[in-house]
Amino acid sequence: MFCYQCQETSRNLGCTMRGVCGKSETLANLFDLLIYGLKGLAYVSVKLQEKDRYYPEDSVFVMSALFKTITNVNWDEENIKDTIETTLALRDKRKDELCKLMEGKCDTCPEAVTFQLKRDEYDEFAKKVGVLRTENEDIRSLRETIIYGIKGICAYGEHAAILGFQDDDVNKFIMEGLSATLDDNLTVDQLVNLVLRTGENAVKIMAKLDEANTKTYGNPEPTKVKLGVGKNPGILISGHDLKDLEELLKQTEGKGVDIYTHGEMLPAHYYPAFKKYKHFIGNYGDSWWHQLEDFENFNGAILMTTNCLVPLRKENTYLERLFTTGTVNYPGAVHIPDREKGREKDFSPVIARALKCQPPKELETGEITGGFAHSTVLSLADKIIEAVKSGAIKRFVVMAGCDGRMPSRKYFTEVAEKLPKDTVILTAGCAKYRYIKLPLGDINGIPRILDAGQCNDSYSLAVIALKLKEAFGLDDVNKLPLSFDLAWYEQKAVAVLLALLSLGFKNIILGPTLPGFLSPNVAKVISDTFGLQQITDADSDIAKMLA
Ligand code: SF4
Ligand code: SF3
Repeated sequence: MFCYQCQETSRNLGCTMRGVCGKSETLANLFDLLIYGLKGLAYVSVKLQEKDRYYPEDSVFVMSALFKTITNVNWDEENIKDTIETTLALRDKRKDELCKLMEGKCDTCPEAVTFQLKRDEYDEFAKKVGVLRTENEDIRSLRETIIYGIKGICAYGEHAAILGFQDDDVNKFIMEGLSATLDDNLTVDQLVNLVLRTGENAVKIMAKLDEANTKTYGNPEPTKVKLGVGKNPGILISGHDLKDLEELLKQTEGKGVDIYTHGEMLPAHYYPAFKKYKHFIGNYGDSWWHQLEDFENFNGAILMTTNCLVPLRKENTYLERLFTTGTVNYPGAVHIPDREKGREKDFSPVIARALKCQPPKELETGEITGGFAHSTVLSLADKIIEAVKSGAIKRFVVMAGCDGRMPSRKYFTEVAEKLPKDTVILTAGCAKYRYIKLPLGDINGIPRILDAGQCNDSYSLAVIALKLKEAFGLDDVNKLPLSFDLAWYEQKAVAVLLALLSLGFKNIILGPTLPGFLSPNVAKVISDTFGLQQITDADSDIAKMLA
């Protein structure tokens, strides 16, 4: 196996024996094979699009399949084999259609389109189609940057599609981008251009998801989320899928079960549509990697709607109360099947299991304040502009992204603590758990940490920045009193980073490490062009940002 898609990759070079995340060699290879099959499907789709045959449902299928290959989503080899089988069947169906249209007048298709395998041949073949298949390390780096960005786009696209929102340009780009990674004739410049277009499409899909979420559930509002526990047994819902949460809340009303959020589901509390549920109690625990303890202590049923699900310890007590749904699977956990057309998912097994559980053990009390997405922040625009003009606010620091296990991530807490009192932190994603509980106070009633929401809500932070640029009459967003100090872990963060670069934000500080998948040459191009730099230490970086 070879995998270097996440921030925790071994020695920042690549996992080769077993993933630091816990991924086995077999599973890693199956992901490679799935991606190879999806590239074949994408190749055929691009050719069909040239003939005016466009199938949005194929793009939605790719979204869900690629989502499974994101770090900490799907741990079930059998499920991935099923997905490979479905991918190859769809690829072959579309290929037959293409062949008929071309009447034999076409180039030879690449192997990704033509290979045929029986299920028991997957493991062996998979070893030949992974990341290292591209020998040149710069081409490999660019291809994988495109693929990881597209994975993030797919995750956000899938959430939007579930709510009935799609963007045809993005649907088509997913196919074009994936297919391009098969093309040996593309130059480095052409691949760099595709990396930038990946960023542009990441902006589009985050905008679409923002539209989907806000049109369906309302604009996030400033909200105090409770951290304590109630007396009823609970269900802890984690991941990013708001539709799953909506249906779970409906189905648990009046059942004597309380609903708590974990990790990236926290921002669901900010949406008006969910505030009416009295049994939607609060947030429990910390960011994703604390789940090994948090899920033990919770005592109740746990529902994982997306990442991050980490492998359970052998001596865990919660496998039999762990449920997965959507793109998430874990061997031994009950999977709640997809919705049938026009119907809700059936969460009754989760509810029945929760009712047999003890209430959660209280870990902390107090509250978290959030809900500062673009609509709220822009409604405060006058107040904010006034505070900047009067000098009460000297600088905004965007500290968004992912949390992770590396001890070096203490840096982000230290930065938040040491930033001067006239700075405001704009956050989104699970990186916030490193500082959201700190008592940082406010500036003239504006909290010093403004949480916009999940990682995709980084879009909100970009919207805020672009609107402030207009309000201040600036010609360049980089002239705003705004700096970026981002944390990354998985591939959605890659999409967010590429989105920010494509919007013209420069001098972003990123950590705890620069992506291992950036070859030295590619990293140099990105840092020369965009000023992207790795974190150093809190004091030096704060000085740099405030300069
Ligand atoms: Fe390694 Fe990260 Fe890949 Fe897991 S996802 S195998 S930790 S690079
Ligand atoms: Fe977190 Fe896994 Fe990335 Fe959505 S939940 S930000 S790491």
